[in-house]
Amino acid sequence: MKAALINIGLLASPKGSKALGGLGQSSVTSIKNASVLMEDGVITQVKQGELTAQELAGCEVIDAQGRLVTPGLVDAHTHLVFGGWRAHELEQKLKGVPYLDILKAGGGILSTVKETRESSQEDLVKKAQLALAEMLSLGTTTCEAKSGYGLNLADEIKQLRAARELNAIQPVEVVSTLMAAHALPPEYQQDRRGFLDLIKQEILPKVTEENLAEFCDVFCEEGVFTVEESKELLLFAQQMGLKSKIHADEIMPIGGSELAGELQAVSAEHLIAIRESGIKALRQGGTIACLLPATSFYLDKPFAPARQMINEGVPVAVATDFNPGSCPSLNLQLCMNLACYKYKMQPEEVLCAVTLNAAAAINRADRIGTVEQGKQADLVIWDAPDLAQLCYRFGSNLVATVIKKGQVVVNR
Ligand code: IZC
Ligand code: ZN
Repeated sequence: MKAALINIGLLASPKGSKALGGLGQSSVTSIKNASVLMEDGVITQVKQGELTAQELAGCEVIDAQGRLVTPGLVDAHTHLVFGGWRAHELEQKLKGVPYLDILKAGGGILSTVKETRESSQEDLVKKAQLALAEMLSLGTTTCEAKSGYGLNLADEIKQLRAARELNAIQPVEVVSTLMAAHALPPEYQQDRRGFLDLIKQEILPKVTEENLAEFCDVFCEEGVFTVEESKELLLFAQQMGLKSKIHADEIMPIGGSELAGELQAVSAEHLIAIRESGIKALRQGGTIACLLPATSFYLDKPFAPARQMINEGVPVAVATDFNPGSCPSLNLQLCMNLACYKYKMQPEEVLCAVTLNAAAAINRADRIGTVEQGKQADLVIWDAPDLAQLCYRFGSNLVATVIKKGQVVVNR
């Protein structure tokens, strides 16, 4: 299967197979009047100018009509698979009840745990499939998906199996993370030790046996899991072959980002309340800062100090955090807008944050995240002439066409 993407007005992409920090984060390659050749789902040539008749022979031709083309977007942080929603908590939220207080009262994450436990794997697949179709139509071609709404062996496995099933039935690649340490389940409220042991002795072995996740994540937060508990679990998971991610400094800076650096976690998430010592640790640990601006927006919280992290050389990724509690949006374009307006990131930095750096945050930078020869042919044609327009218009879906593994999967 050969395809040619022609008449690209502007091709904008970061370069390489590693996360880019500091000044590197803004080093986007821009080619005017470009063409891209693809074969069997892989980019075989990126060229300035038109393709020759010989190069076009046997190709399905896709015409970009002079518009902007970028790599497919990568959403490196979602809680994709869940039962129900939490619209019933909106009223409380609007009255000012804090996120963690809703959780303490048995709502929040635990409300979604109840609905996820009550859902069959088939129900979960159907619901998440709708979300993935919407994500794809918004330009997301790969996403990460965390468990963490089962909180027992059977239901964590059910969530992860649902994520695996989704890979087989629709185009968006789903990369799984085990996040059993998302909250203490109702039946272990008085037995923290028991729950940690359940994760170590039963859930992790089953997950690795079935190869159901590549990462292990922990909600390291005041009133949820401590730094010591997070460290114990993540080190154990590392020994079982799972790379580390940490929800750190979302609400209180209790040392989560310092731990992420110490464990050389692949990424640390949220970082709204990160301290100087946390930023240093991330840089030293080679950890990517995965920032979630739509969560700050929805929770009406401050925005993470992205500029400071970039200035100090930490590679920044931007993701949605799609989940029913703190970010009921899966629109990564909106996150790009917010990254500009609220983090004060420039459009080139934002592009890198949702493509190459996001790919690196899910250990896929060797395969996706840039438009270069040898990379997977995941591309978006935008109804925009350049990155500035893409980052400046908000509230509209600017996707014109999405190409996944060399095939047109969305045409609007
Ligand atoms: O369901 O509330 N922050 N976990 C940590 C979440 C948000 C998801 C949720
Ligand atoms: Zn999250």
